[in-house]
Amino acid sequence: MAKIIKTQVTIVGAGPAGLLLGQLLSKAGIDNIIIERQSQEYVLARIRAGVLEQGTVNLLDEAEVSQRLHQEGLIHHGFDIAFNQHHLHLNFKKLTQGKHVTVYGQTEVTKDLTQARLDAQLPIFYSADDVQVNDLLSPIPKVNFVHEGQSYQIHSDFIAGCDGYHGICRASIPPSSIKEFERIYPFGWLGILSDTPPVQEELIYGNHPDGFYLCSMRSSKRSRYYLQCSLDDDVKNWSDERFWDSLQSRLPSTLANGLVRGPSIEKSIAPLRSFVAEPLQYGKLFLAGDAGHIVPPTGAKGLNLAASDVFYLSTALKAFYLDHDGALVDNYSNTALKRIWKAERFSWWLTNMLHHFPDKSSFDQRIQQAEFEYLFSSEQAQKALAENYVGLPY
Ligand code: RFL
Ligand code: PHB
Repeated sequence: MAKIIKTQVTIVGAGPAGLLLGQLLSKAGIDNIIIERQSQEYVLARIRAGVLEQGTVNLLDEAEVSQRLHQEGLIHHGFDIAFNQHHLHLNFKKLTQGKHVTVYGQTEVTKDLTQARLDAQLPIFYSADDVQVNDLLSPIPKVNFVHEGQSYQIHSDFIAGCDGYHGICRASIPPSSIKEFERIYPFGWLGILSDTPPVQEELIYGNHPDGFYLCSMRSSKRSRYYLQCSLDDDVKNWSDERFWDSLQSRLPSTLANGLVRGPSIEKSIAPLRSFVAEPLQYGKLFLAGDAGHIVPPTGAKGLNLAASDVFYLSTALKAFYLDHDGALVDNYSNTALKRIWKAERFSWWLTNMLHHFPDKSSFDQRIQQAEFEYLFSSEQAQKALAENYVGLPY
């Protein structure tokens, strides 16, 4: 027999979207339960994003989980963009009237949110098996799962599908009620983490004839680097030495000599994809974060979009429960999608500009070169890039 539990909002997924939503709802007195398929250790070990927009930081402030972020996060007022041997410094301060981004790992954001939930003793089921969402069109949708051998059924007013791209929430919407838009890129990113000082204080995004590279970091002592690789590549093909040699050969010569090598402490390959599902709601189920959309990581938008979805969804649920106004809930998908598509456009554009496309024609190559020449020579073009990178308004 399944144990029945009642709450107001059931959240599927304990990634940044689910945890942040849970925290903001709890702060507003709205009961919620989180169900996560993986163990807590697994969730906390994932290495992903690194760049936070100010809107994301503001939400983490509101959720009261930002103390460590303000102590340890690095404020960045710009980055470098390189094309072969040429590089341009984009100064956000000048181009966006004083805005900046914060470099603080998604792993740390997830740790801070998890700790806050555990400290407040709010309900969260890790290692949940056979998670299913049912009765989505009824007034009381259900979430079924098995935890430590016991079957559970949660009855709530709403289900928030925060279970990422491979989750079950989007997959539970009948195909006739959802439309999917997708672009798959013909390459991946090979990333390494190493306890070495970053090659410079700010990020470098570069396009080299051998492919894209990105120099990022987690602190003044820990670097995060990425190289474009082929989709069928394997981390086993990449010794640390091969990685450092390839990165060094792609960097402009003025920076290459400053690269500090060291053993990698993580190495992984991620495919690149653009994806949007419309609408982001079906009956009482609402999708937020990677469950509803994916961007290639080039624009650093994935986690930030998850945060803006959570902003719209938590605001709508607060209006529903606290002001008895359901209009924002009904409009959640339309509102969130407007910002999502702009971030999709930006991430797609930056990906096209910075990567080597294996099937690129000579015409495409000249267009890519013209993109750089325009960007390097036009302050208006630099302003557009910087405005999108620091984050469009909510
Ligand atoms: P997540 O983080 O995937 O979390 C979803 C959670 O749901 C769980 N789950 C389930 N739980 C219960 N039942 C089921 N059936 C379930 N199925 C799945 C999963 O175990 C997981 O815990 O999605 P969320 O919360 O929407 O967060 C999205 C972000 O993680 C993602 O967009 C970013 O990491 C993307 N991203 C970046 N975003 C940025 O904003 N800035 C960056 O600098 C940035 N860099 C990156 C990135 C993603 C990368 N990879 C690995 C694709 C760099 C890389 C390399
Ligand atoms: C990262 O530090 O992991 C990172 C930074 C910027 C991106 C993507 C990833 O665009």
